[in-house]
Amino acid sequence: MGEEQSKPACAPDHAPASGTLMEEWRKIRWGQKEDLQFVKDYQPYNKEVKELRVLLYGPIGSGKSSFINSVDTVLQGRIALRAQADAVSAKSFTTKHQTYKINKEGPGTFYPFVFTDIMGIEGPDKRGVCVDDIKLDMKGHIKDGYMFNPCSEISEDDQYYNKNPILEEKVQVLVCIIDASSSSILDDESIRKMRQVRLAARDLGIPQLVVLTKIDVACKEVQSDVKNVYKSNYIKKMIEKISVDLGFPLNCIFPVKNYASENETNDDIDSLILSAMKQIINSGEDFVNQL
Ligand SMILES: Nc1nc2c(ncn2[C@@H]2O[C@H](COP(=O)(O)OP(=O)(O)O)[C@@H](O)[C@H]2O)c(=O)[nH]1
Ligand SMILES: [Mg+2]
Repeated sequence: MGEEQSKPACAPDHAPASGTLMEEWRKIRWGQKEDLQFVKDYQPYNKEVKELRVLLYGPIGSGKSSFINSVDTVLQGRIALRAQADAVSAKSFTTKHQTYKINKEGPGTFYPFVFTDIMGIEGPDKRGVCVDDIKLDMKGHIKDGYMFNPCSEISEDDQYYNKNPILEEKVQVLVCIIDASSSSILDDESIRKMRQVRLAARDLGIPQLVVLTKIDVACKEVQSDVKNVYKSNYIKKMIEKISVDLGFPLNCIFPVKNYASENETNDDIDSLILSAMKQIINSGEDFVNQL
């Protein structure tokens, strides 16, 4: 393979890159229903845990809320719009610590995994969540409803501070959401913050993976057919760069296209979301069973 560029060779913010297609570099079975069934049937083996807690973090506008909606959409089989996605991401829309459950069959029944959406990580101007809050969140110390303050971490006497979190209140899977379409991918300050979060999670033994969103915006070939994702040289290079910048193994990075403007679901979009979800569940399950 030739000399790698530090940044993938494409990428104006708004025009998708037209990259070359190559032989499939990761295999996936498109449109199959096994992963959907797996996610639908999942129950934690460890009876101490009613639900897996998945914490989503990443830059503002990277698609955290949209990912929650997308999972909801895939499981319901129709477009869901609950976690409010923000079309104008000038500043983080989500400033509150909020946990989302996903309805199963009838009202009042939920899937045994929940997503916590937090304020975005932001670069040097300090508008985003502070890393110390994410660390406390991973340990279960932040309750739902807490309004993040970009300048300071939660104090122990805050009404939203949970002094004695039980296992279920702790984070079991950390998912870093990154936007594939922004030209610089990540600024240095975000990389620094995200590495800190990653190291803190590693010290706690929490499994982590990356969901790479907006692959349709990033790459023309993917925009025309999402099935080109694992043939796209551009997406491959980007995943390699994220792996180097943030220290994630390649097989922990999952490209997805979120449901953003669609009116109907699509099996291929579903397949990518489900393959990320299956890995999220499997790693969370391993984590709670090894405790
Ligand atoms: N085309 C496209 N748009 C996306 C995708 N994911 C998110 N978006 C859009 O990006 C914007 C920001 O997403 P949002 O979920 O609010 O980001 P958050 O700040 O991380 O929660 C919204 O307008 C979404 O509709 C994607 O995979 N493809
Ligand atoms: Mg959001």
